[in-house]
Amino acid sequence: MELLQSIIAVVRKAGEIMLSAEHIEETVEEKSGRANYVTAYDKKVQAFLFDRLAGVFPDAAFIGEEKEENPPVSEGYVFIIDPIDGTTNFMKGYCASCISVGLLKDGQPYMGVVYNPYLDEMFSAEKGRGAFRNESKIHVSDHELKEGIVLFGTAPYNEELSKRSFSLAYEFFERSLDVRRSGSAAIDLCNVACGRAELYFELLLSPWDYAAGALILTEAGGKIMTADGKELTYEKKCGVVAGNEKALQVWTEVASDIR
Ligand code: 2AM
Ligand code: CA
Repeated sequence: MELLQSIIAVVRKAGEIMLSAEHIEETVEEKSGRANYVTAYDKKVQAFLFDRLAGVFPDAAFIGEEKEENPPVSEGYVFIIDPIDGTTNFMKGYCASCISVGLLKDGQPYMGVVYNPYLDEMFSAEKGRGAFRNESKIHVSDHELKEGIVLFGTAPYNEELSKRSFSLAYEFFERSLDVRRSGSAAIDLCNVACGRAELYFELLLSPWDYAAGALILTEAGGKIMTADGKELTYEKKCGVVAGNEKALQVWTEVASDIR
């Protein structure tokens, strides 16, 4: 089986762990900072992915949100994994979380898989080969922002960034049809990639939140950059903005004060 299809098969299987989870709140542990949790299932899904993906691609190194020490991303093949993106939703049974598996080659996105098991939606992309939702090819919309939906994250773990996020959300609410806040960066990026929304921003994310979604988005014809307009990095946390070209143009005009 082709590598991307093998990764998809592993991720689909890992989705069963999320769907069969019970008494999740009893397994919650707090990590450092506000609204930063891990459940026994985050660890279980990560262990399953590490084990099975090492089987399909033994040459790759692993980076994971729930791993203690992570290797550098700049050389060779590196899986960069968020076992459950949208952990707060997962804890609450809100049914808007996903598994995010990116594969970097020499520091750049090579493959990306994002799976929302609640909707059985499998987003995938391989560099230069387009992006898919299940078996269908996807593309960003070409709507103007004023006819579009804006997705955003609120950076609840950082007081100053949350305040800025909410004021920006109001700015973009006035310039669009409406705003939405899902709680999963990876799902948001995929929703922009398949044309359900026009813009997404969050002022601080970790590389495992966006590594897979970034490739899906760009292979779907979208653009992604750091919130201050630079090339995205996979080595450290950064603010992220993504959208179709028209929406990103508005971001550059409106949010120029954070550049
Ligand atoms: P998580 O659910 O895997 O923790 C929600 O605003 C988005 O921010 C989610 O994708 C969430 O990922 C991510 N997130 C949560 N805590 C974070 C932190 N301390 N730093 C960066 N991103 C975080
Ligand atoms: Ca996570």
